[in-house]
Amino acid sequence: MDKTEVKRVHCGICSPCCPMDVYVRGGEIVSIEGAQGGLCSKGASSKQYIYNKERILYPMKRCGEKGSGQFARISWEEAYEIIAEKLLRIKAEYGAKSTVFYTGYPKWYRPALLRLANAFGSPNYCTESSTCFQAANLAWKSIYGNDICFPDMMHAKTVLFWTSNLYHSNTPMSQMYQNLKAKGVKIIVVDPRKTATSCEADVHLRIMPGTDGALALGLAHVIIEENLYDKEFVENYVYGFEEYKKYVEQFTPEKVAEITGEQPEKIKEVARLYATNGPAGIMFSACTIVHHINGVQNYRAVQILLALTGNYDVIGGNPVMAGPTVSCNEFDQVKRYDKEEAIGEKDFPVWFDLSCEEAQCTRLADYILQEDPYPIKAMVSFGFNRRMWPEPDYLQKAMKELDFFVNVDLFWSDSCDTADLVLPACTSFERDEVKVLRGGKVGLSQKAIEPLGESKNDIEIIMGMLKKLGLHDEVLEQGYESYMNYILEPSGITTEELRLHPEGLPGKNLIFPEEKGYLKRGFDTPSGKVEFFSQILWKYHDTYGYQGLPEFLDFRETKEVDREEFPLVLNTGTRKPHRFHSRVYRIPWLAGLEKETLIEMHPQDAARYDLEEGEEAVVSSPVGKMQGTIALSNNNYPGIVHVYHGNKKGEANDLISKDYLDPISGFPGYKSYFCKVEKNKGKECNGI
Ligand SMILES: Nc1nc2c(c(=O)[nH]1)N[C@H]1C(S)=C(S)[C@@H](COP(=O)(O)OP(=O)(O)OC[C@H]3O[C@@H](n4cnc5c(=O)[nH]c(N)nc54)[C@H](O)[C@@H]3O)O[C@H]1N2
Ligand SMILES: Nc1nc2c(c(=O)[nH]1)N[C@H]1C(S)=C(S)[C@@H](COP(=O)(O)OP(=O)(O)OC[C@H]3O[C@@H](n4cnc5c(=O)[nH]c(N)nc54)[C@H](O)[C@@H]3O)O[C@H]1N2
Ligand code: SF4
Ligand SMILES: [Mo]
Repeated sequence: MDKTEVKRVHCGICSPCCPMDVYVRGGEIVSIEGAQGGLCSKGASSKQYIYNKERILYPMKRCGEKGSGQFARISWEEAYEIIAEKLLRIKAEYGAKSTVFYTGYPKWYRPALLRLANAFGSPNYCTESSTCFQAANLAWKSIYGNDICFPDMMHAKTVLFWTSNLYHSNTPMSQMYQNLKAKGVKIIVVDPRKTATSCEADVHLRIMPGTDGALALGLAHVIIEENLYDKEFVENYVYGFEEYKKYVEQFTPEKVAEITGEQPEKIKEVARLYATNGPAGIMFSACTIVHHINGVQNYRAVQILLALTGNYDVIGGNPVMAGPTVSCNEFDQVKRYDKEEAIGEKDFPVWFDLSCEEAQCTRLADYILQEDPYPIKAMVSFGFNRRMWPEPDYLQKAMKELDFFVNVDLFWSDSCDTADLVLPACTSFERDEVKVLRGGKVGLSQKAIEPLGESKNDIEIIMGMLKKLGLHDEVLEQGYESYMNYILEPSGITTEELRLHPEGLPGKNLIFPEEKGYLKRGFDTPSGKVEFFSQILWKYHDTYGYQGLPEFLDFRETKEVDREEFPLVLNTGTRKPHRFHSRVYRIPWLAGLEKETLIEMHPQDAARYDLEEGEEAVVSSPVGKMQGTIALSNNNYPGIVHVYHGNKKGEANDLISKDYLDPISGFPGYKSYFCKVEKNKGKECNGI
């Protein structure tokens, strides 16, 4: 009988990268346990993720029509040869920028892919962050100049969870939430729905999605009117306070109550609590406030509250990041090649001014189909899934137009069908990988089993492409082991040491920023101050209509959509513990937890449209339809319909218009579009 070995692996399904003890016998994983507490349902299902029948095991080359799904197995050598031949020909004919380098949610190989794009000479490195986090970061940078600061909850007296239902979207952090409660920290939650997080809060502000900006301006109104703001900070470090003060005058609690649907008294209570019971931190979501057509300005309004109340860069408030906290290889600080115009640059100039280290690709399908700003002919993608984007069929149509498209993925999705080549990546269980852990520790995720089939780790695939293309990158050329050591360099630890301590070691020479660092370094904004009135946005006032102040625009006033026909607000993608975008529908245990595509509504709305719990129905929007099963709960906000995305049986993104975008960030209005719901009489719905 083979000996059982235990390996320390970090889960690769989502960003907490939870450590796991993986029991391996005879080259197979026999069981998986959480190494620091329990695992969420997805992590606990890891064996079904790894040994899934939809795993891609060999390099595959298309042999039928594009989209036909007919592929034949080839060797890695042949795959690299095809890539080199096609990409070099396209580069010679249309220039390097005609090739787009793209990655979906996985973060761990991103700097290596950016290195490949740079070596190739394309400015078009882009990621799924064209719909996630970057808009929040952009809003933040337009005010404070540096990267977004998360709350220091350990030392806070009040924490404002502006969305973020940790129990569902960041399970490991929910323990920390319990600790806050136990310590008596005051908790405020802003969320349209009742959630596990909001139910335990001291105050829950239930607002109409997309009205966060109005709420934040209303809080500011009370804070200024009642003289609860930090005058010293405002006088010395804020640019545009007078204009801002004048603007918020109109956001009385009564007016804000009308816009948001919350009570004026509760708005006042929260303003007083947040401003006076400090230090107070705000926990932001990477996406919820910015998945709206006024997302950046709404987010700016929220983020300004920190400076207004003296909670910026202080212990217990939102201090400038105390060392690395993200568990990806963020020590490789490679910068994007930006000597040429990237896609998205004409449409969303502030994205680029604020040095977002990637191109903005939400309108990729338009850029391909309209050859605007220039022909896009090839795409090298790692984890491309069209279902994450508005109108995914339109995107699929554009992908068919490419001269060459290679997709590297773990699983065969219907986005692979339009590729010319599909290459097999391996999971985190099948590779060694260095990890930057919380609190400045570094660790090693150990390879537990050999890669299944002929799958390889993404960085080795990138290295293989680089070599065959005859390109130069001094870091990648050294091979994977050296690359891991390169990433580790700032920590002063080597892979050799980590192999002896896979659970992690503290970085030796990491420098942590000090509180109130702005006293020494100032603010990296045009005025050198915290900009309540953004000069960068105002620069584009005449050409793009951007406002310098965090102006609130109500999406419900849109003229583009007939509200009589589509009276309900469509909110998509609220995280569920057993879903992860498009990925885990294929896991039997998780699929069993929610067998139908749910159309979640408030019972009042269902009654109005004569719909019943468990009934089959069709949701329609101005651009599409989808079918599902009605699920009623008082936890939903009246007037809102919620559907999850990434599901080929009933795709929420079929309903979202590709043109319904925030004009500053380019983020789709995933969380406030319009729809109606009807009985599914004929079961005639599209694509099902
Ligand atoms: N299980 C699981 N976890 C995930 C993911 C996943 O797919 N599955 N995805 C990961 C990713 S990519 C991201 S970006 C994060 C997102 O993380 P979060 O944004 O924290 O996601 P949610 O838990 O959905 O929390 C959002 C809450 O916002 C509320 N909400 C919806 N619209 C609005 C609005 O307009 N305003 C306000 N104030 N609240 C609103 C919803 O009711 C919900 O309770 O989650 C990450 N974690
Ligand atoms: N309607 C609606 N749409 C949304 C959202 C919403 O709330 N509502 N949320 C948006 C947000 S915040 C995000 S972050 C995006 C997420 O969008 P995506 O990143 O596209 O989503 P995923 O399904 O997580 O992953 C994409 C692909 O990566 C593959 N993959 C996973 N691990 C690896 C790996 O290690 N290597 C390789 N090569 N491939 C891998 C998966 O199999 C999958 O096919 O969706 C956005 N879309
Ligand atoms: S929260 Fe769950 S899926 Fe995410 S890393 Fe942890 S165990 Fe994996
Ligand atoms: Mo995201």
